[in-house]
Amino acid sequence: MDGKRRALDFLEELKELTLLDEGDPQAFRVRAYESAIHGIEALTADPSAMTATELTKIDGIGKSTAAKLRELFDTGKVEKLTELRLKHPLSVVKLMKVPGVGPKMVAKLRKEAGVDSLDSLKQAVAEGRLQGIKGFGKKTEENLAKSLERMARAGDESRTPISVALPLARRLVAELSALPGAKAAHFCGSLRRFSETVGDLDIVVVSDAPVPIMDHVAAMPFVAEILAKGEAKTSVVTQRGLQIDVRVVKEHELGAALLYFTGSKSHNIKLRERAIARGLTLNEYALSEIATGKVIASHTEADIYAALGLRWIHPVLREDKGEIAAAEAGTLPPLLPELSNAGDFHVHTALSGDGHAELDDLVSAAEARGYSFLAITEHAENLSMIGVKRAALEAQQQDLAQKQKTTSVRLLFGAELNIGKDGSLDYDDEFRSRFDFCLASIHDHFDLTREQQTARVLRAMEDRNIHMIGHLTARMIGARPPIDLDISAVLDAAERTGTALEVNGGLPRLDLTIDILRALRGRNIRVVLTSDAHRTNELDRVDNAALHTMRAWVSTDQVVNFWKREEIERWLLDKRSRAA
Ligand code: DGT
Ligand code: CA
Ligand code: CA
Ligand code: ZN
Repeated sequence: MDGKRRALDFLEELKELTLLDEGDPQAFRVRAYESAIHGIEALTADPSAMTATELTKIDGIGKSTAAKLRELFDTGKVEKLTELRLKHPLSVVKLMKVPGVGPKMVAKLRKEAGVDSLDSLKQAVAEGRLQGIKGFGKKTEENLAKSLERMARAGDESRTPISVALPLARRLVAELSALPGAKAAHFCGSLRRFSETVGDLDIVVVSDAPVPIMDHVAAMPFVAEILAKGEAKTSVVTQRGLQIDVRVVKEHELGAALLYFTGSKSHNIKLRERAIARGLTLNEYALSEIATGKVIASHTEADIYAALGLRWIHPVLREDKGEIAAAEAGTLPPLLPELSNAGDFHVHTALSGDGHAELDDLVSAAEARGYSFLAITEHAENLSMIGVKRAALEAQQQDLAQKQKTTSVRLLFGAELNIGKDGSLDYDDEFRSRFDFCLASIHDHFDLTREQQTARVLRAMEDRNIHMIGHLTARMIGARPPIDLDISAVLDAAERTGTALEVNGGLPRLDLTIDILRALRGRNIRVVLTSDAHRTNELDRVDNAALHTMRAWVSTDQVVNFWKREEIERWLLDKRSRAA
């Protein structure tokens, strides 16, 4: 298990630094490390126990990556990575967190303006020094100034996107809970509340013997710095600059510890006030009587909430946005991640240039998840390099018809169309009408004005074949800001045209944003949770979409995934009949 985590940490850092080095996400080496990461993720055996030859048999791992992994396991470091770390120090890596700054721009900023940190970037922008650089207009500099200002305001500079934090936390929790003497491990904090970015990781381990656990934490290979090391709490910083706080608690304290360290701080404060009003005191160990010190509840979160006269509140709701009053009144929103889900409406097979899933595997996985519907939605032809031509789609339609005979999951022949700069779509109306299901998404021209962006989205929504708009804002958390849109015009159009809006469960996206989800609540607008899976094991990303949607208190009536089969059938036909 440890070998797997070490391999993944190593490969992820190597991929990030190689991206900086090559300046191109599509570079061969960047994609090779990406494939290697997926290969290791799917592995059940411990890679550190494998020979180089065995490692090359893993899907996605070539000779050179296998050699590097052996070097890592044998010597504890890899020369190539050391070299890259020297060439691209952390201060440079952090430049990539600025929305609008990619690896190419970092290279240019370093070369042409000597910018090698956020501070020197701020200075260069303030002094107007970037405008002279080739390819840098006044507009680019203004956008950078805006991004920097927004980051400073949101305190986002040192925050880590959920797409990085969640996989790391899951691996850590698996590793720590498997240690001798550990009974369980959980991540808490903002990550458990499913925040889009986290300041640090908070991990609670249950054990009666904290010392060996804390020793293990401090000795983890990716630890760059130990901030504090004690029996109750140890804090370390990783090579990539992420702080991890680990606490060891006793089993009977677990509920109180989870509650306390999950937060949010303002949720905790409200709970504590409620306790005090009842003559009780709440801390990270227990809920107790003030007068006698007698412990009232501590084992589970539900015990503590119950003792305070409340139903258990899902972590994603603990933001002090009315959840305590709702828990008292019994009006909390539905637990979306725990409800059954009728299907997935955005999935790619290997036919899409960036897809890796086989249809048979996807259908088996959909059956296992109890789906009624599975929409296969390949990239359409206008997406350069990876879009699919008509003839290949016609063949897929036949394949789906064949496959349909062997499964009770209703297979929808679909497509993910591209919204062009002017709102035009792929293929033609006749060809588009052959699909059972179409979504349309923005994949380029992220810098248009609000008027232009809104107009192109609205035009796509007016098309009779478009059931849903995919990842509406096109943001990438921590990497690309949302496009500029007139949200109220988009929501009006969604209502008027009956076009649903996707909630994309890919962690870098989580798009719609929370603000948009809040704004559409209670209106006659449907949202659809999707995985946007490009691999079979990514179907579970629909659960991310559910957690994210629940954070915005959206009710099931508006979420197509929780509708009955007949209602979904009717919805699929509705758009075309409206327009006809
Ligand atoms: P982050 O790390 O900035 O993304 O946000 P959190 O919520 O994970 O904050 P963090 O790591 O500082 O603390 C974890 C939890 O511990 C926090 O959500 C609530 C609890 N906590 C921390 N400090 C305080 C405090 O001063 N009072 C109370 N009531 N709770 C606290
Ligand atoms: Ca935290
Ligand atoms: Ca913390
Ligand atoms: Zn897609």
